[in-house]
Amino acid sequence: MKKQSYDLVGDIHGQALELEKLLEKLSYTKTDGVWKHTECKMIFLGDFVDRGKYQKEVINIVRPMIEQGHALSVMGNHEYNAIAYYTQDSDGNHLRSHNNKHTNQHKAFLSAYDNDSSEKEDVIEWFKTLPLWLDLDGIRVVHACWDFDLISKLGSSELTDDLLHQSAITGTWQNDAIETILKGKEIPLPDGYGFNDKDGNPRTHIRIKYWLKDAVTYQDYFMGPSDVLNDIPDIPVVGDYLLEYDSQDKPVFFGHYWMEGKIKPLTDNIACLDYSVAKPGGKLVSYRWDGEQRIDKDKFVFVDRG
Ligand SMILES: [Mn+2]
Repeated sequence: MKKQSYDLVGDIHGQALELEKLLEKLSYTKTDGVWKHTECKMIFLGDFVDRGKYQKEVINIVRPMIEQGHALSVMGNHEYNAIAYYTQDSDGNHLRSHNNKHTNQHKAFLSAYDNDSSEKEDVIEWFKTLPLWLDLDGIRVVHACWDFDLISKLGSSELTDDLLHQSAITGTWQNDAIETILKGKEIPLPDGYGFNDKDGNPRTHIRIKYWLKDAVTYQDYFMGPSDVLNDIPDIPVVGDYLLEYDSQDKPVFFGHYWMEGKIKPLTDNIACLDYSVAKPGGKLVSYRWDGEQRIDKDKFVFVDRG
């Protein structure tokens, strides 16, 4: 039987106008307020909110599509952060503290929703229904990192209340699982090494290009701004941190990584669709998948940020 075709769409971050342009470009039509396609379903890779001007407008496009069966989605770290920002533990502390850094990251969403608490509560409850990953017939989808061990340890892709509360506690395996799956794989630098990130915060871990097969050193694996590359040791990675994603495994799609430059797959069966539409010069990128094992460089479709 022919597999279901999907249009996978990268991180939107409040850029509703680009999303509508992309829907039109992919021949979706709006009927009774809902965008749909006769043969395809859409799969969103998460991060609907924060940054852009049109927070509610994005939710009002994607939510009816998902609720009426025209789209699927995974949860992004920004939806997870929003849930944790609004949820309190048994002592009344927010799971994600309301410090300046967190509040600042979240201000576009806050200003869109904070004058209507029932509407905000409703959208936060809806965020909780988004799965942490999708393992479908012929294809896999996750916001940042497909880690077989952590996914099998979690078992269910649902963000239950228990998982939400456990994952908010630093040092738990649930915290590691959510951080890795939604925010990317990180590895510790050897003792004595570190660097300052763009906000001046000292870092002793680096986010890695976990899909690389033949890279050797910390610099090779480093996923981050090139201006700190000189602070990353160019010595072989010590320890067993790297993930295997075999070329025979189903194609996996993720967002999250603020890619720039030419749109292309990372390997034959791995592609990132986040091309930084939230930044000037960025693009909103999609991929039309029709059952193929090998990701085709000619099947990406994008719109430029307006
Ligand atoms: Mn993200």
